[in-house]
Amino acid sequence: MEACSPSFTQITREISYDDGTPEGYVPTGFNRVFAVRFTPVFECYVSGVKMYVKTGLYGIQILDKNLKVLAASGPVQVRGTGWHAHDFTMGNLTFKEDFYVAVEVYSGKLGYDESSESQNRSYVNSFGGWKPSTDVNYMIRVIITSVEKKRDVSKFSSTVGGFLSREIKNSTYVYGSIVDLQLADKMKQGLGGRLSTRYDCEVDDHMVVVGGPIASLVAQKYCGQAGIAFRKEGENIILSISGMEFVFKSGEWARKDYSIISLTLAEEKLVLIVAGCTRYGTKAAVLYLLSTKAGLNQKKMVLSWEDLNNNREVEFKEVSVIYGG
Ligand SMILES: [Ca+2]
Ligand SMILES: [Ca+2]
Repeated sequence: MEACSPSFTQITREISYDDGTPEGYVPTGFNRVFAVRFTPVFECYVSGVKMYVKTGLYGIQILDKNLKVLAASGPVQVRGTGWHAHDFTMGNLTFKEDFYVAVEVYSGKLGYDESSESQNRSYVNSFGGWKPSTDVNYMIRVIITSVEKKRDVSKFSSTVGGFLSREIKNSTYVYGSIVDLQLADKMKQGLGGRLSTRYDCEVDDHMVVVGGPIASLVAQKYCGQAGIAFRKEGENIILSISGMEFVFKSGEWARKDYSIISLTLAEEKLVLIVAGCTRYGTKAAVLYLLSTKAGLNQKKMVLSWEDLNNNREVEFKEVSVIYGG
C-alpha cells in the first residue's frame, strides 16, 4: 500500500549509457541500423532522441522490447560532428519495459564509446538480423517524459451518495488520531477502501478524511479548500460553513456535537471530509454514513447529535441532518 506519495509532477530525463566521448565511428555500409536498449526508470513516452554522428543522412526508429519497429522518423540531414538532438514526441506510445532506439545510417557515421564499460545494450542489424555488439556502447541517447496521471474528473461522482457507492472503494482513509483511526476502520469495513499506513498522511488517491483539522493537517488543508472551518474560542469549538456557525460548548462534551460531511474535488481527486467538533460528532457522522449509504444527493451536510438516552454513546437514531446543500 502506498502512503504519503508526493503530488504527481511530470519529469523529463535523458537516459545515457555512454560516457559522452567517441572512441570511434561505425563504418558506413548498406542498410546498417544500430540500436541501444533503454530501461525506463518510470512509465514514460519518448520525447527526444540524441545521437553522436558526423555529417550525413540518418533515420531514427523506436522499437519495442522484441525489436519490433513502432515508429520511425527521417531521413534527417545532419551537419557537423557531435551530439544531434531530434524531437521525437510520441505521446501515444508509452513504455514501462525496455525499448530500443535505433539509428539507421544512410550516409555518415555513428560514434561509439569504448572507454567506459560496455553496458551490453548495443545491437547492430546487418543483413536482416539483430546481433549484440558486446564491446561498445553506441552513442544513442533518449529523452523520456513521465506519463502524466491525468484523470477524467468529469466522470467523478458529484454527491456524497455517489461517492459512497463508487469512488469510496478506491479511496484511502486519512486520520490524525487513534480515535479517528478506529472510526476510519469502522467506515472501511462497512463501505470499502483502504487505510493509510501512517497518521495524517496525504495521498494521491481519492481520500476520506476522518476527523477535523484540530487533529490533522490534511484535514486542515482540505477543510480550508472546502470553505469549512473549525476554530477554538476558549474551550468552545465553532464549526463554520457557508456563512453558518454551529457552536460546540465544552460543557456539552459527550452530550451534544455538530459535524460535517463534505465532498470536494481537489487536485484531480475527490475528498470526503467526515468530521465533528469532537470525537462524538465524528462518530455521529460515521454512523450516519454507514446507516444511510447511497442516496445522499447532497455535497455537504451538517449533522447534529444529542445524547437522547443519556448513555454518553452515539447512536444513529440520535443523529439528525440540520443542513444540506
Ligand atoms: Ca568514450
Ligand atoms: Ca446515546
